[in-house]
Amino acid sequence: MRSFTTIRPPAVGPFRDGAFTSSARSERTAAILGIALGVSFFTCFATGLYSHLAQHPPAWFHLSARPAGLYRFTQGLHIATGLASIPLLFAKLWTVFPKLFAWPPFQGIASLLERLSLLPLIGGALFMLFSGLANINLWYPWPFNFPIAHYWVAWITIGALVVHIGAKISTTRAALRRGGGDIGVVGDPDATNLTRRNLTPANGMSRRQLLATAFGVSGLVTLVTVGQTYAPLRKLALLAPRRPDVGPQGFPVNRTARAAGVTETARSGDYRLEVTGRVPNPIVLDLEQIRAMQQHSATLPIACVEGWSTTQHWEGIRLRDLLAQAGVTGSRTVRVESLQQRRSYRSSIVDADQVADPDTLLALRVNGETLELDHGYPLRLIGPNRPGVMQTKWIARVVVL
Ligand SMILES: Nc1nc2c(c(=O)[nH]1)N[C@H]1C(S)=C(S)[C@@H](COP(=O)(O)O)O[C@H]1N2
Ligand SMILES: [Mo]
Repeated sequence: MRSFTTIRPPAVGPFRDGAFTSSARSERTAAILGIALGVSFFTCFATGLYSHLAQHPPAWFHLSARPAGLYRFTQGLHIATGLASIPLLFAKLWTVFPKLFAWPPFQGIASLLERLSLLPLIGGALFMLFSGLANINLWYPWPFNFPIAHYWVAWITIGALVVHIGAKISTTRAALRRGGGDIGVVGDPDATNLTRRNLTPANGMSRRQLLATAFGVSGLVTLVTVGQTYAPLRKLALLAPRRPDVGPQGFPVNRTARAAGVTETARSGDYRLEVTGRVPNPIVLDLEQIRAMQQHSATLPIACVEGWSTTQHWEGIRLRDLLAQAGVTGSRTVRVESLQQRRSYRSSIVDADQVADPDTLLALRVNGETLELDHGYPLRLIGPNRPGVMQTKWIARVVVL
């Protein structure tokens, strides 16, 4: 290893002395961007984990029905932090890019491992942000299953981030205290000791401008997208894939009745709602019988995993009333099933305390109108604090577990 470090860097290409000349690159800039990215990545990870647990609950996890808007908040934050991270990540990568060509490439095993950990960190971070961005735009240019890949790469990325923070924490502290050195002079692997001899401050951006641009663009991205979930800013949601106030009956549709293949069955006079499973007296109700039951209303959001959300006023029957009619007593978990025959979102689980919640409805109406076909006519589930994918539309069966 020692002899290796005495080899001189190549005279041409990015490894040569003075290959990078911008004075905007500094250890301090890298540290500030790193801290901002650390905060946004951990927030994004925690909220993403909550979303994953809510949709695929392991035995120890329970999705509470209250607060009713919790998932709306966490998922809004998940998408917002992910989007805000994109400009910050590019600014950070640009800032530290010359380090990739530091000479010698590594000094000893510890530095080799630290450098290798950048591969899952940078690759993972780019994958997470790109796949997330594509997903909220309903663009799937890949052969793999998005939720599974996005979930597992998240663990790899966050693990690599923990290693990275461990390796860099003292450099970061020092850079924030003393201002830190420049990044860009090649020839000295210890970036904090670099001299400014090859840098050209008069040329291009200053450090202050670099940070202002990175945080400015990040803030702007947030401003023009967060209106997809934060209603007061909805008019500004120019770059958001969905406007929460645009669609039939004044809000978006995720999967249409046509795409779900239920246009015939949902409108059919043969429509029936079945309550089956572990029930004392299974029942089958037609639409008239459902309409004749005691009606209740609730103001609840649909909070899509894709980051948009919208609050509406729903009316219909309480799920717990329906179970009582089938003779069910005590708290029970149920599975609601759609008329939809294919794909994953055709059913969802409703935990016992969600079933017991007075706001968990099988809705017939929204904002005083009969539900439109695309919003789940004749009957849809709507309950407090449920991810949008679990607000199942076109309900045909309630199975008591
Ligand atoms: N049967 C069924 N229900 C479904 C879906 C679906 O694909 N099939 N999509 C879900 C998703 S992802 C969301 S965000 C909400 C959206 O409800 P909306 O289309 O009425 O706005 O419906 C949910 N209910
Ligand atoms: Mo959704």
